[in-house]
Amino acid sequence: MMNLLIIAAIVLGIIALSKVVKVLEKASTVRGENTYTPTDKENKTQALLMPIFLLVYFAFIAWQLVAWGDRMLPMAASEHGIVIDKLMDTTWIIITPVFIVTHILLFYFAWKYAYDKNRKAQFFAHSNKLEMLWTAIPALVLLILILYGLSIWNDTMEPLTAEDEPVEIELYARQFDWTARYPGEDGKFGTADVRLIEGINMLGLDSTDENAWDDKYVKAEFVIPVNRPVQFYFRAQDVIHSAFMPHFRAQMNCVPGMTTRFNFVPTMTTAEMQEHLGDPEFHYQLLCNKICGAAHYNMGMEIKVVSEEEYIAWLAEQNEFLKVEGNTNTTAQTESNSQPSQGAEEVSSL
Ligand SMILES: [Cu+2]
Repeated sequence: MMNLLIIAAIVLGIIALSKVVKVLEKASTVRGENTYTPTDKENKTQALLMPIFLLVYFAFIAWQLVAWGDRMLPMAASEHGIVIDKLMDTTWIIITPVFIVTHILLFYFAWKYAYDKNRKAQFFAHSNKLEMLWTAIPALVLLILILYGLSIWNDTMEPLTAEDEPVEIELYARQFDWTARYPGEDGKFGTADVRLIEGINMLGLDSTDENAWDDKYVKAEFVIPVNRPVQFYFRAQDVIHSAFMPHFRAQMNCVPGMTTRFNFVPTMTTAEMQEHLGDPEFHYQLLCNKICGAAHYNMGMEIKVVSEEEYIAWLAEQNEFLKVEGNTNTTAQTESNSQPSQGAEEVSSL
């Protein structure tokens, strides 16, 4: 980080210095003092700097790929993630050769056609054929890429239906943590209102709404079953957050006052990914990807992908809204004398 700051300072210093030199040059031109013309040798040196710059530039890119290549997106673990990666790879395969060839040509010509007093420039103003060619070909390639991208976008964003039997989860964002809510046995989320947020009822669930009574919510990590569609609903309490689940190629803004959605099908359990990476400590992450305040960097939650059976067993262990100590209600409090489980402890320690 320090190194980057030093490099940035040097670069900015050079830019500032060149501006000063330019101003001085302009001033002397205005005064009629600037009669300087570069010598042949100076022209040649300047021309030679062009290909040298290109080589340094390409070497820098290659170094970045080697040094930081592993900071790119991690391996995809969702159905649409694999498709999106293919789109990304296709785009790279098409644009990388174009990038390399155009840059080589650009700097080659700058070197080859440096000023030479014995050479006369050719007058060439216009060619319809050339204009057509370099407009039509990139337009066609871009059109193909855009259509390809749009079709994948449509597939990815297609809403689920009841026939898909999705697992439904609400992710609730606030400065600076996440809460995941499951609809409980009735399969319906209870209504929530920001005005009902009080004490440990941090989601503002309406305790007079029967649908809310069996809702379950967790904070440290949430669990989803593998190979089954998961429908996410996103809400936010305070500012805009962004739910980012990099391994699942999923990102969606969480906006106060509205509900946004995203769905995906996880394809690899946490255990399978741990084995694949040879890292028993690995966990999928939900991160906030919108700078939302001072502790934004710390706003994460672990995601555990397990088999369907493990998921059902885990969900059964989580406390229902009304069984969490502190969520008072007049009608359905009778069952709340059970021992608080791990989930309840987490919640009441907030
Ligand atoms: Cu945030």
